[in-house]
Amino acid sequence: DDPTSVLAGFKLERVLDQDAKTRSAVLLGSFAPQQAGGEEEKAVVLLEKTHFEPAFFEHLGDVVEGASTASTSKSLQHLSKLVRLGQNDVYNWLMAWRSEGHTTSVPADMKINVIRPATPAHISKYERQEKILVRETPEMYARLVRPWIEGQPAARINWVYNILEGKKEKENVLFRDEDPVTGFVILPDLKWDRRTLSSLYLISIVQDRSLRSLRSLCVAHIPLLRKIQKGAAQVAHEHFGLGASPEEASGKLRCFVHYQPSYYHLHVHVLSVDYTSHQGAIVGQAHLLDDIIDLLQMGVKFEERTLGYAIGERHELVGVLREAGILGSAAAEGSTQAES
Ligand code: M7G
Repeated sequence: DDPTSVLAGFKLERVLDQDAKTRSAVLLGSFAPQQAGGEEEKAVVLLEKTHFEPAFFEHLGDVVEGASTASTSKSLQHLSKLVRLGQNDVYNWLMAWRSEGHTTSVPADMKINVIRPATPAHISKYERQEKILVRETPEMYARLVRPWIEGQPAARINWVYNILEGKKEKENVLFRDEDPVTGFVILPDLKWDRRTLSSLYLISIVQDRSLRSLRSLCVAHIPLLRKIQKGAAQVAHEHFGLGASPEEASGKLRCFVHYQPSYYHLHVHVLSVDYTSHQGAIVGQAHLLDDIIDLLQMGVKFEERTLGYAIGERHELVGVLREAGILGSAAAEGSTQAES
């Protein structure tokens, strides 16, 4: 029973589906008839890139710790070639190939992000943890959240200023509008491999440093947000071939703002509308740019709204809210959610 026989003679007809996030694809194909005059056999093949095995992490440990050249090269059989996509402040992002002799024309095996040195805030952002749904009233924002945002170390958004000032990622900036009030830049997000159109991910960062988050927005910012919308469609069309025109490209983009974001300098996430598996695009964090503009047109000030969001148990802000007696214990909060 040769396992290769199950695929022998498979002829690809078309790709039924693929997902950049889950690294999976579904193929439709066929096999020639078993006997002359018989019917062609259709086949659906589901492909899934395999999970990281424990042995993989052991190996990678050698790479990190290996001081001698010998142990490094032995471990590097997993990651034989690295190409840097970008570097900004403490963030590095690279593409990696596992076996020797690959050229960059072969798709990379992995994308690697390295944050060093990582702060406790980075560590708690990435560590798996339970979430809490917070309903932040305008009063909570004014009294607790806003002072917390304003008290954040400026270094956390060094990477943003590096981009705005042209010190880093200069060659990656695809759109630049220097107007201090309605200006912004657009560039690829570090999460994107810059190849896969179905997981297209750009980021637009505003010039106005007084805009910290969604909470900073009022009717005066409509021109800025509209310009970002238009600029994003133009970049996606002209640089990445999305849609037959910029107008068509605008219907292929999902633009949103996070609340709470990780970085408190206003920015808009610009994703392919087909990128449906991205966790950062879910309700309870992502606010559609079209909806924001519509609310602003109705005269809404975001600092006056109650905003709900899901946030990790270990997020610094959760500590601030707990200390003020706003959130109950983790267990009590959990039961409230279960009842509602
Ligand atoms: P966010 O909503 O503040 O936080 O978005 P999130 O990371 O929880 O979504 C910040 C966005 O900026 C994210 O999509 C990041 O991937 C992206 N990003 C973060 N850094 C540090 C960089 C960077 O240095 N360069 C670029 N190009 N994008 C970044």
